Amino acid sequence: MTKKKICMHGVPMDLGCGHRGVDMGPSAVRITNLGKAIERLGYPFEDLGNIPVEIPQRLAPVNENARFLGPIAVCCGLLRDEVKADLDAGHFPLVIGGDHSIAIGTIAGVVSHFREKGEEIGVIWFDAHGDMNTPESSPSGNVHGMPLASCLGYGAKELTGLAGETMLNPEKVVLIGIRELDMGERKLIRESGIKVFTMHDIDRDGMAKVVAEALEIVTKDTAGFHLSFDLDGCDPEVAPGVGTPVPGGVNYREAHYLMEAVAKSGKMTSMEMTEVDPVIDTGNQTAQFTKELILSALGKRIL
Ligand SMILES: [Mn+2]
Repeated sequence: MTKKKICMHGVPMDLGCGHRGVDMGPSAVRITNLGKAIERLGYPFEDLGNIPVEIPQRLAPVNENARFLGPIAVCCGLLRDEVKADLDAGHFPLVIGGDHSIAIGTIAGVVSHFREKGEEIGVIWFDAHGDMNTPESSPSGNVHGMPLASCLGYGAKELTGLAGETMLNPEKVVLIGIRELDMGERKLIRESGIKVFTMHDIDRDGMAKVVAEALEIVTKDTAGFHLSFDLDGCDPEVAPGVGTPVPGGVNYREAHYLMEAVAKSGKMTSMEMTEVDPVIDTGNQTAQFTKELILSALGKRIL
């Protein structure tokens, strides 16, 4: 079987985050020679460069409940079009962030592609946080805490409307790695009906069981699933350079197991890796880890 071409897009976005640093994520990942490593797995690879993003110094944060909402929506719209074009051409989009608000653009692109064929997609959202805030519920006003809510139709219409109708069916969405939720997010998660695997569930059942259940949910009656991976879902010991570190995360092997199981499923449509922050990293360790995780998700095996 010929392997799909991997089309990589960097999104140096930090407008959704409270501070700078994750805008350098794409560069930090590129200098690990990710492209060459992907080619060694037998895939054609193309780096399509960066999606243009405004920098915060040039902008006034007009909306304190969802700071930089306008420019974030513009960037997500550009990313949506690129991702859809990749899929329309039969390629596999690989998006490197940037803060996690970019997922709204990536998912809008994936959904737009499959909707034209009358198909639905699932989503695996790996994260320490729920990313289920809305401008009304967010304590910080940072849009990178809102992308999953936006994809489920909650929040600012500039974001929820990026693929026309509501992007995702909550019955096909799973959260994995969760350990820090705001009050409003708890309520919205319960209302929305998405499936959540917290760190407590991973402690109790092990990553293997959690991933097996998750894959069943996101592949049932879908064209496949998108993987939206926030590096902060991993423990700061293995991924110290992330936008919002939280102790008690997934360890090195658990993270790789997740990626290996994703590869084995053969159902991943698209992938994004977000929140790599080289400014607070040690020796580019987190970008290196990101590269290794991508390779596992694309089928690199131990044996
Ligand atoms: Mn996130």
